[in-house]
Parts: sequence; C-alpha cells; structure tokens
Amino acid sequence: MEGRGFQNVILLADSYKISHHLQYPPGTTSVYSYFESRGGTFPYTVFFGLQYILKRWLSGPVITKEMIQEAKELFAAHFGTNKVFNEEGWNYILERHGGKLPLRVCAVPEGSVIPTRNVLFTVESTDPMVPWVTNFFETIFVQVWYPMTVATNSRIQKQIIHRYLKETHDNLDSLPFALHDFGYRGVSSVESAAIGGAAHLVNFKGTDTVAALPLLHRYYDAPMAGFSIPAMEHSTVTSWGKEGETEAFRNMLEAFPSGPVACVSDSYDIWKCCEKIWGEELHDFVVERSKTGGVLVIRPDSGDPPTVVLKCLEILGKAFGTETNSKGFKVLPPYIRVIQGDGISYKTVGSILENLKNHGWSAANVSFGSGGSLLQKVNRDTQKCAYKCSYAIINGEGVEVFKAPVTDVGKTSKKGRLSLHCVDGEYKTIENGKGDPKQDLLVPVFENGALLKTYTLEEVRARAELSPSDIDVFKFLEGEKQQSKE
Ligand code: AOY
Repeated sequence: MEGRGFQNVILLADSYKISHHLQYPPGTTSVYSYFESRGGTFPYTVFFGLQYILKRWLSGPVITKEMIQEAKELFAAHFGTNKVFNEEGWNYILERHGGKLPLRVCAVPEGSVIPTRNVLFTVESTDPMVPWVTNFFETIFVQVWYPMTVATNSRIQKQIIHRYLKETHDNLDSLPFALHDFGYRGVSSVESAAIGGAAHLVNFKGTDTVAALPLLHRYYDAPMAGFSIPAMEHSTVTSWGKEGETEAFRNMLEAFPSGPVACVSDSYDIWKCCEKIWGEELHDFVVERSKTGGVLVIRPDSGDPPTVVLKCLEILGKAFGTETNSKGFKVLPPYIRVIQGDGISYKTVGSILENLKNHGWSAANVSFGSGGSLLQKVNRDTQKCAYKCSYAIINGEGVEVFKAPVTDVGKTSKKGRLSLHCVDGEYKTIENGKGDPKQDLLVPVFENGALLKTYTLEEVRARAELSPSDIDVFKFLEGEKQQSKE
C-alpha cells in the first residue's frame, strides 16, 4: 500500500459506475475496452502518463475490508439505498485475488508518437465473476488524457522551435531549454501541476513547476528531470522603487555572481530598460560578469509578443553588438538572451520566431516561458479522448461491441479485439482480432495487480524525440489558421 497514500480505489469512479455491475447481459464473463484519441487539435498524440496512474492507484493489493466498508456506507447514503453498491463483487476481489485487480492492460510504449484515431491501450477483465471491473476503472484510466495532451502540446511547440532553429541557426544546442514551464500557479491543483509539468519534461528540460520533479523521480526513475536558474519577479524589482530599478538589477547580478540569471524588465519601461539600464548603466557589469560564466536573460512580460521580442533584440544588439551565424542570421553575444514568458502557446511561438527570421534574427536569441496555455488550456476534447467497450464474452462467445450514433459518426467506436500495427511508418489499428500478435505494438503492462513493464523518463524521452520522418506540424498549423479565418 505504501506510496498510494492508502486511498480507496472504489471511490475512483463516477457514481453511475457503481450501478453498472447489474446492467451487463446475463452470461457476460469478460469486458474488453480500448482508449483512443478520436482526432482533435493536434494530428498525433504523445502517449504518456498511464504508468503514473497504474503505479499510483492500481498496482499491488488495493482493496481492503475497511475500504469496502467505507464505500458501502458512502454509497448507501449517496444513493439513498444499499441496493446499488456491489459489496459481494468487491469482497470477491478481496478474498479471491487478495485485493488485486483482475485486469489486463496492454498499452503502446510511453513516449510513442501515434497519429490520432488509433488504439493507445486496451483493458480487459481477467476473472469471469467480475467482468464489470474493466469499465469501473474507466474514470481513472481516461484521466491519462491530461498528461498525454500536455506532452503533445509541448512537443508541437518543440517541432516549431526546431524548424526555426534549423532555418536560422548553426546548431540545436538551445532546443532542450527553449520552452520553460511557468505553469505551476495556473493549474487547478498541485497533483495536476505535477502530472502536467512531468508531461512537458518529456520534451524539454526547463521547468519552474517543482511538483513535477518528485513525480518523475518516483514514477519514472528520473532523479532530476528538470532544471531552472535564479530569476527575478516583479516584486523583487519593484520593491526597490521606480528609481531603484537599476539597483535592483545590480543587486541581482551581485547576488548571483556567475551562471545565468533572468531579469524581468518591463516593470516600468522595457525600451528604456534595454537601452539605458542594460545597454548603458549596467553594460560593463554584464560584460565583466560574463567572464565568470555569467549570462543575462532579459524577460519582457507585456505587449504584443512578436513586436516586443524583436524590438528588445534590436535595442540589445545596438548596445552589445551581434555576430552573424553560418545561415546569415544575427546572434547576440552568448551572454545575453531574451525569454518571452507572456502570451506563449503553440499558436504564438511560430509568429514570434517568424517575425525574428523576417528581420534577420536567429531563433537562438530567444527562449519561451509558458504557463496556463501549456498546462491548463487543454481539456479531454483537445484530443477527443475516449474509452469504449469493443468486445465482450457472453455465454462463452466472443462478441463485437460498438457504438455508431446517427447524430455523430465521429463518435463511432472500433470493434472487437484490437492491435496496433506500424508498416513503413504508417500506424494502423487492426480490429476484430485480425491483428498479428507478432506485429502488435501494444505491450502488456499490467495483469492482476502486477506491473509487467515500466519505462524510465530517459526511455520515454528517447521515444518521443523529434525525428526526420516526423508528422509535418506546419501543414496542420496552416490548416488551423485557414479554419479560423473561415
Ligand atoms: N519563472 C528562466 C527561469 C524561470 C517564472 C515562473 C511564472 C523564469 C521565470 C525566468 O527565466 O524568467 C512562474 C513566471 C515566471
């Protein structure tokens, strides 16, 4: 039970699921369901986060008689009757299985990048006495939508930045730190911050969302998954008074005499700040500090991002000079950079970098911070995530199960037992048990309470890494722009 916080898994389902054990056809001995993204904002999904759910909630013995008692009392009061709760079923799982869940889960490896409309994992019951367990746990399984969608959103932004670095710079050295997670305060809870922050770290190494770090250590074997640097906030600038801004910055450079520091510079006048404070008053100090490995990261934090970032670079370029890289683009000295942390999403990073490129500036001059848009401006519909029953065994016979609503063909579900194949880079879900087990990408990860396969963050990152055969994100972003005009 350790590590689980001893919480009651019988309370992990929607209320109506407590009543479902009485609703399957008589003779049902197994239920098989699958999870997919039925399309949505992004053309693919980075599969991530199921391992956290399995380890955190479902592995090992998870049912005790105290939990059954607690649930029995809670549901008697909640439904106003003791006839809904399946006390017998849970007692059976406790006694027959020692409190371990009779489920089998097969999933695509974490970090896989899979086009939407394909199976990502399957769940089936393994004991004919309790076939209802498969969909009882839908609620908690479907919550994988969140880490999966954040990892996807973050990876899309990595593809965009990658493309501009390729076009305007000599190397990709800055890519792992090009999008920093500023989102801790903008998410709904500490657990969500930990999960969403972890999902971002599948693609990048920069984060201020500290909650993600212990999660990745504990559940993905990563002792230190993300990094940050000392940085100012407005209070540490403005508490010095309007006339004290220079002193606030001087204090910062003295307090951290080497290494990178970030200074939010729009408290009063970002233009004057770049030109007079950084460019004149503290110019020599910044250059001197660079000799001990100091890097100054200037953070504008308001205004129209493409315009503001470009203008900051122009002013800083005049004051500190620029070099021209092999692709013919301007680069500030290596000890001056800009971080834009306001208004950043997959919709805006491209326009900022496009504007820089059009004015002869390398993408390597700037990094980004993203908060709410990265971790919170997503929902289960962003990638249209769903968990549906596709197969059951009833009276000893395997039957195909599906839905196909006339009111929305997009909600049609797949049929039968599923496999995921990939032939020449093309992913395809094979229905009706017709898949070849040797080619199936779905891996058994959980059976009867035991975790069968775990992935380290390192493996997840390697699998999610950008590749030359990547799905073209620009075709899709252009499509999105077209649609929003119409
Ligand atoms: N952090 C890079 C390190 C972090 C932050 C966190 C909300 C940082 C700022 C920075 O440079 O400026 C939460 C806003 C900013």
